[in-house]
Amino acid sequence: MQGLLKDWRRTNYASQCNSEIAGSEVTVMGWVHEIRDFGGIMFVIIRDVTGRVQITAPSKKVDENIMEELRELRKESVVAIKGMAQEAPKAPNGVEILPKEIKLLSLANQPLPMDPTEKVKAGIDTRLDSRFLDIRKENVSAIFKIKGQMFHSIRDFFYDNGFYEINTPKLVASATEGGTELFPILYFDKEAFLGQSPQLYKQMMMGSGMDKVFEIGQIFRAEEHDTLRHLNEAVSIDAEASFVDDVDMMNVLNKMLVKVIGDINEKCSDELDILGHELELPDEKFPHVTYDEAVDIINANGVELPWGEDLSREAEKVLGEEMGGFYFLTEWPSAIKPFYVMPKDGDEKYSHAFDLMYNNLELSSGSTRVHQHDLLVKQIEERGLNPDGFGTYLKAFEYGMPPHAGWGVGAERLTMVMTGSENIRECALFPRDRQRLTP
Ligand code: AMO
Repeated sequence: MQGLLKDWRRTNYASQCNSEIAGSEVTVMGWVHEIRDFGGIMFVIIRDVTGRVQITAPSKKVDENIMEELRELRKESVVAIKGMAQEAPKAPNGVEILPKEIKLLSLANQPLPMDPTEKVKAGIDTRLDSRFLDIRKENVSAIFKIKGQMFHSIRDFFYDNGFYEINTPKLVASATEGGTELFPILYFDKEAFLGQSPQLYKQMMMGSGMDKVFEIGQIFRAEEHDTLRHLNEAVSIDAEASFVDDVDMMNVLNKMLVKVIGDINEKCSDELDILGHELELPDEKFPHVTYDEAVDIINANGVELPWGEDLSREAEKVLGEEMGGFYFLTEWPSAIKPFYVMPKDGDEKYSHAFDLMYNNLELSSGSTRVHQHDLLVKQIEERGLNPDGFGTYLKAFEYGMPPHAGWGVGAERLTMVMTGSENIRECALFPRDRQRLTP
């Protein structure tokens, strides 16, 4: 009963079925979105990646065996339909197809675990349990179409600006940032970990002479958080460049985001419409606020933040309220930043570290790095870590390491901003969080 494709090929996507093709024979392929049977006439809506097209079957004009095949269709089955396109002002795109031949390619069991037409709304867990069905909804696939364009624009930006794309190992022998948020794994008979950041590798690449590199890859963090902005597996967009500092790299990030937003506005206007999201092109230069200024703003707004502490969620919220949009948070206290961050010359209490924020959401961290071997060892020790655990990394600082700087952006967090999503899980195809390891 379920057919093979054989020599059938799609001639037109749904979005290509418009009044211009009236009078020609077409083959459409996709999922049965809706079936309406009025006895004397049947309407079947077919959905594909581009949209929907209406199949109209009046019993007076269509063979009885075709009517019978249409009646046997079930929602969300995959079909191919050959037919004649004709103008129909009331149908989507002003065209309908009179079926001549139908091929059922895959029959969908009923009842469906969730309804992709959203007549019955499902909660996030039900949706994620049947994510392939969930993504059939245009407001869900729109998020991933925008995320794809985001990566495309980011890659274009890096290639246009002389960055080399790299891939670094995700199976690692020791901690990157010195934190405890690592997933241990068994690597043959040894303990190893899933990489929490390409940090040490992108820095070692600066010692390789490749000057400017970027990586888009998975990071794994065993954080126990259960929030709307944390995942245990995320994608990080990392950049590192030599002979530059934190200010140069903030400018790179700023320029990249202005390009990405411009591109998404231009190329994903349909998806933004579907999401009802307006993506404002930011000013060419994002505002900068120092950590000290931020502490003053936060305290003045009634949230207590002692100097030298990381921002609490409440602190981020009041600061976001005050600043709005994209802004850099600069000159962080050295003590709360990782060992690889360069302290300020002559004022070591402060560092050359920055965060990029959007409202109250942290999108990126970056800094000028320490490129002097002995200072790096000292900073590792000051944070209670053992330099012996960093042997292969430190080696790269002994034989010619240029001054360098870089940053990492969380791709799912950036997608939240680009799509107006409130929950980071909406921005990962198959999210991994505290509760979820499948599908
Ligand atoms: P950091 O740890 O701040 O910095 O991470 C950089 C950015 O990655 C994203 N991110 C996450 N997104 C979702 N879920 C998580 N659990 C998660 N953790 C991090 C955030 C964050 O701003 N090595 C440095 C970067 C650098 O200095 O180059 C680092 O990893 O958007």
